[in-house]
Amino acid sequence: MEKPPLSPLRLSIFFPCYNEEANVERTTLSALQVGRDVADECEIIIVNDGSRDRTGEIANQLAANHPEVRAVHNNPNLGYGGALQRGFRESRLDWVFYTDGDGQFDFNELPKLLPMLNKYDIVSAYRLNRQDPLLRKINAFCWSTLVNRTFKMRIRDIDCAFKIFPRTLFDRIDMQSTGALIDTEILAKCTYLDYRIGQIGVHHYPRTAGDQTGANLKVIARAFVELYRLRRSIKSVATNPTIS
Ligand SMILES: Nc1nc2c(ncn2[C@@H]2O[C@H](COP(=O)(O)OP(=O)(O)OP(=O)(O)O)[C@@H](O)[C@H]2O)c(=O)[nH]1
Ligand SMILES: [Mg+2]
Repeated sequence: MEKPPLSPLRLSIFFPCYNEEANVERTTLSALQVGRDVADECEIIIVNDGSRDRTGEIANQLAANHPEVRAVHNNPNLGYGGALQRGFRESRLDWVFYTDGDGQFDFNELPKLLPMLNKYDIVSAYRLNRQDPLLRKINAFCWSTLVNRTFKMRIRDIDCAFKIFPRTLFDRIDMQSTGALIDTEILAKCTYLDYRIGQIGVHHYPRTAGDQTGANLKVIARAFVELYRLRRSIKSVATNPTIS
């Protein structure tokens, strides 16, 4: 795989926001600061996923105030996977970094992923101190074991929203998941295509504003349905030259 240059660094940063009116400004400003510090050229994309609060309005205002910032809007809400798909498709620069829009990760840890790109094609972080209730951690452990076995991967924290990819990857893979399986789908397809995936620990902080939605039953049920479909589609790749 031909890797884009790390110097000069051209970096797209995006984050999905669903009803994050209390977080979107803070997240955007910290993305902007880190983007300006580490990259020679950067763009910040706020993916407003059909929010019903003032997230979209605030995002448009931030875009009007800062030339590097762009706001894109899914209308209606397309779900977490739909929001990530939009972010990857909208990214125009060589490397694409994404994290959550709710402030649970610290953009200041982005620079430590960059040197790893000399050795790896992708970096997928894991949470050092996951700020979730015990039951959710147990569920996550079981899910991760299942998914790693299914796709013959060894990813410590598949759903950790702190990853960087070469943009060209998204010309090579087709994304189907609109729910929580999106991270698994992308990493399983990367593994199939022999991308080298580096892993490093980052900190995770409790949500300080906005509603917790990531663990409801609907989200979990949808992830199982998508897992079943993804396994079938990756199995059929052996006889199909394009990965979809
Ligand atoms: N839940 C949810 N989040 C979305 C959606 N679209 C975009 N997002 C954003 O995706 C990010 C992750 O969602 P979260 O609800 O924070 O998921 P989580 O961090 O696993 O769980 P909690 O923060 O504990 O609820 C946030 O920035 C959301 O604003 C959607 O349709 N549903
Ligand atoms: Mg969150």
